[in-house]
Amino acid sequence: MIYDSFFTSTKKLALLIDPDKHSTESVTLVARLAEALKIDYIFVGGSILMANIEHTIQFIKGYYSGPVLLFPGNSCQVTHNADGILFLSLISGRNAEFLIGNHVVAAPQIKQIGLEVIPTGYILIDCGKTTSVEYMSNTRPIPSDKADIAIATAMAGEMLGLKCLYLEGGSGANSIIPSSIIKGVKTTTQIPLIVGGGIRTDKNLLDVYEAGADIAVVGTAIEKDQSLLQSFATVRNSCNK
Ligand code: 1GP
Repeated sequence: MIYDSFFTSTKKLALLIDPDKHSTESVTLVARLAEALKIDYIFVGGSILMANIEHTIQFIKGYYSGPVLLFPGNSCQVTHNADGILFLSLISGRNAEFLIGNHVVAAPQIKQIGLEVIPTGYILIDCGKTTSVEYMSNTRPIPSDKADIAIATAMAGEMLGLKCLYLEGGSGANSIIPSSIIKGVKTTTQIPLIVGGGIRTDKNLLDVYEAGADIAVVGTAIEKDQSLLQSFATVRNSCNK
């Protein structure tokens, strides 16, 4: 079970691949790099997709032997060749479609395929700009200075039985999730904590890990400069010594 690996005490790194943001060549390159650097997970998805997600995963799996998890923007992004799915419920929002609606549509197909399902409380935090997830989900992010609301939302997600939490600043966010929010959520909940959005530098990554993230997600930075994956892996490794 991939979910069991979320509980190891080591810091883990996930590479987000949005199929629309990579050419076949760059998917090949980052998948090879991810394999060489032992990147813990590759997440695949996007708020809206023109490219074929199944083909992208096929390419990734040609070079990367770790777990490939769907990170779906909507119920259309379910495919059989992934290893599992972050079954995201957008608990910071009040849009029923992203809390339960898309899930109802996707559930029969997910069951038929037999994907490992990881029920995930997805919490969107305002990190300085309107992101695709905010616009597409038609929900308001939690203001970055309202740690109490983010913490209460995370606590409610855990009480509802969700198996992990994802603090999301949104792809290409101007800043990372504030440490106060990451720390507050980590110390008040027991389930694994994923943090992503706006991680561009080694320091950003270190700050996210030191605040309490179990899994950090990087996407946009690697689309712009694939060599950053090496230094991000080094930061992860140094945290695990
Ligand atoms: C977005 O958290 C991920 O869903 C990654 O964000 O693209 O800003 O790294 P970035």
